[in-house]
Amino acid sequence: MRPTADSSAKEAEAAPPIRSLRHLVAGQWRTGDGEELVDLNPARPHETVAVGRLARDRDLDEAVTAAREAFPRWAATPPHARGRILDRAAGVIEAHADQWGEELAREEGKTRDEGVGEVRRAAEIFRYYAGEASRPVGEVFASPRPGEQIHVVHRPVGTVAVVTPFNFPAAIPAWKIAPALGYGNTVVWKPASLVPLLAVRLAEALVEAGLPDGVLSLLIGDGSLGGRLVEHPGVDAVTFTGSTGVGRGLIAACGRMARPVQTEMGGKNAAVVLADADLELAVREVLAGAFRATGQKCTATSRLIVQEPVADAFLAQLTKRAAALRVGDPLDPATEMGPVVTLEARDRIQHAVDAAAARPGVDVLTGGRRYDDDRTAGAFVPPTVVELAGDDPLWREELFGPVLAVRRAGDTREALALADDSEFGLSAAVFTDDLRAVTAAMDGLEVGVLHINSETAGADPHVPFGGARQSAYGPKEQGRAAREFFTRTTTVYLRGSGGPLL
Ligand code: UN1
Repeated sequence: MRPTADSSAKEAEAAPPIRSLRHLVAGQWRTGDGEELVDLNPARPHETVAVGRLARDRDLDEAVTAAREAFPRWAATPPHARGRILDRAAGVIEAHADQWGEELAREEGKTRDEGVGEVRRAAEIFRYYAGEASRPVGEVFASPRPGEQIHVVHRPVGTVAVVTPFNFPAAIPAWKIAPALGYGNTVVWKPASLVPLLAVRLAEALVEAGLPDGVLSLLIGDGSLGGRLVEHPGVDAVTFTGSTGVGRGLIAACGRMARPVQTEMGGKNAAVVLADADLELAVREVLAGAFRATGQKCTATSRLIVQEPVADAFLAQLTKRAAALRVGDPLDPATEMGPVVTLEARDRIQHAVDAAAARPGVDVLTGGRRYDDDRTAGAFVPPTVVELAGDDPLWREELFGPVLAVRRAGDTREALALADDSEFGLSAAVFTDDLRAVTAAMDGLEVGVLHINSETAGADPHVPFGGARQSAYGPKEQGRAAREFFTRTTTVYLRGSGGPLL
């Protein structure tokens, strides 16, 4: 619903109470005494969702100390017992999916359905890692020496710093924290300060599930606190999802300390629509990839390559459907796309589109203009499709918003070359049933995730997720792949003292 003066007044009356933010340190909730933090609703930036105070260095030190102290006992807890706690946490998260999903929509801006879906997804991720105790725990190799076996055992790495972004306030923390804890590590977590309420909710779920004191601490703070957490002498490993700029800084800092680091960073993901594609399917999937979550996903479709023979027809359909998307308040069930996360993000994205529109060879097919109706007060950016005649900053720079840059290609080879023309390499999508094109994409596109006939976004909990090139650094996330980062191995040469018995 686009708020009219009347409906805004009603909504204000019905607005849920302002929540209080808190930190979790050594098993205790505390209010913190740093600067004030006001968590605003990007659809109605005058509406406060939650308030609190930032954590300070003293909280950070205490959280890291508590995590180190809790580590030996947690690491020695049988994985089945750890798994039972993760499973109970999954149950708590699921039971609150409607309420927390709505809170997520209010603080982040994605639609209510997307928010509820994301909270359910977080529960699913906790449940996956709860089951890890029933899966193999290591490898056994044959030995060249009689009477000996060689075992590779996995051990937790210690205290892990978890730093998470605003765009998936539930799912990304879940896919870092669940494996970290499941494999026996303790965690100090610093979420993006734009989405603190969902962080409190996830921590509450783990406390309610019976997580021992100190095993997880939550510190709400700004980027500088995140930097100090990453460099804290008591931290053994760092996992981060966020911007490429911040990620590279963390990688450098961790490199100086020889500290294991895993980062998930930017993307400029291409969808390729070849001439034989099912155009109706491709339109639907490209729309979803580009505009779900308001394009604020590192896996979002932000580049589109269309093969010439179908380009006019495809772009006509796509722009018509993009222009018809209902953009508005995330809590209105009719809304298909919410705002971006802040007014600053809106202005930055809008500015980049304005600058592009002024360059020759750039044609804004739909969107591109600020709303001049009752959405002006919110952080709304229209679904925008821009055709480029050639290279352009819009082709290269990640905007993290609902903006799709389009180019045309003559043949399959050119289309795939354009898809691969990026410093990033997170995901790509190819729409075709042509086997040669599919195998060429599998062999030739340097991406961590490839979709054939589906949108570029999405990540199932049980399979590896992560990018190539500048999109990622370190081992992949999710599924069994997460074990590589969250454990270290010991190779054990095992034999009795008296030589072989048989
Ligand atoms: C998805 O595509 O559903 O930050 C998940 C991001 C990614 C997660 C994408 N790490 O957008």
